Amino acid sequence: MSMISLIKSREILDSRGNPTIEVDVTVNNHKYTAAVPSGASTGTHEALELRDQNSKRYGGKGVLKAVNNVEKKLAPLLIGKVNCIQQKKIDDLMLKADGTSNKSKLGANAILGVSLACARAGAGESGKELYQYVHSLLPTKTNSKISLPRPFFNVINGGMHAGNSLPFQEFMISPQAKTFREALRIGAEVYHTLKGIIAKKYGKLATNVGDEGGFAPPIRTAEEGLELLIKAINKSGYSGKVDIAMDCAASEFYKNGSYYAPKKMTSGQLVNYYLKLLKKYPIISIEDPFEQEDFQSYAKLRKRSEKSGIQIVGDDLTVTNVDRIKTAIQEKSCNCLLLKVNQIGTLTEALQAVALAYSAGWKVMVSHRSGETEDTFIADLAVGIGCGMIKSGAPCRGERTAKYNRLLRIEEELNK
Ligand code: 2PG
Ligand code: MG
Repeated sequence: MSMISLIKSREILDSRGNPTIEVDVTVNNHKYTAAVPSGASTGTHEALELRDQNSKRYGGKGVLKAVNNVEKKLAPLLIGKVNCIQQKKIDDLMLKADGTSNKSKLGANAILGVSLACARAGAGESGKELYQYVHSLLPTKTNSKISLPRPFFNVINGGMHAGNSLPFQEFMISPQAKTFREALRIGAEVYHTLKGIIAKKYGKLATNVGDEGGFAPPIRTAEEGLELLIKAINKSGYSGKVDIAMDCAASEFYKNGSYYAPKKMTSGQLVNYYLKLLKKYPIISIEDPFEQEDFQSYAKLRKRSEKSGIQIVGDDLTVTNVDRIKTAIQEKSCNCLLLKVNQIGTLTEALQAVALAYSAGWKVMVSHRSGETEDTFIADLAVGIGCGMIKSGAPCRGERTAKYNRLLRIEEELNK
């Protein structure tokens, strides 16, 4: 039997130097650990990240209440009562104990830490790699296969992730390559070429990196960012072999009915602006092009860009939440789900979101958060659900490369 015998939790630091929660689950004297990430441009409808609000510690951002909830409220539900391979039962018990729609009683961070550590325990105790175990938890009708994802490297940072005045949050490059290893090499080469181009044009100071490891040059428009990418791709010798993706995170530059991108625009004008960008640049994917309640504008862009086969990705719009995804399916707002486990708070619910997206013919892209840890869970998640896409920031900064390096190891293993 693989009964959970101990659950412990602690406050650790994330990549921005803010506290976050880590959980250890012990089964048969083996300890399995998971850590929880944290966003900056968080969607209003995300599950609640419980913070202490005690201004005397970490400026109110401490997570000792969440730690306490893990050890005093969640641990007693599970210790000696469930087998670690019963992921759904574990998550259901925690959901029931919380009893709220957004996990505001116990905290989505507390619940997710336990959920992910239990999944690691389930994998370890059943002698499986984590990606194999995640795959076994997916409903069989999803028909997906274990596979390496294509990486999307965020190499220019703006919005809430950088100190520049660029309203758009992420400019990503995605190499077309036969293997993950090759995609990573191409991504890193273009990244370094881009660094040289930025240093020459804006000075060395402009090569300091933002929260996700991308550069944050003093630019203000999407065109300036896209031109820099094109130059870097061409100069590295990969013209036509590297695609571009954007995460606009448009809720962050939306105010009182208008978008500031940086020019003031209506949603209709913004649709036309995106269509213009799509014509001019090799963009294959646009995430959160409008604010998080505007399902209709997403649908307009999706329809008008249909022929180009472009991917419209819901993040703040859908928040890995089955109800929000159902609305987006009905409204035809997107054709791809951004999957972030901490937006919803349990692995089981995240996998339900994947199954729903797949059943609607959507694609899925697994995503990190801007505040990350060394935990590489999402690398295995992307392989296990076989979604084919991951974004984990630039090929730079340990908390980002940890995921990419884990994918290298998985690729090696799968090719044995
Ligand atoms: C996003 C994410 C990750 P954050 O918007 O997609 O890149 O940012 O974690 O700040 O929400
Ligand atoms: Mg996003």
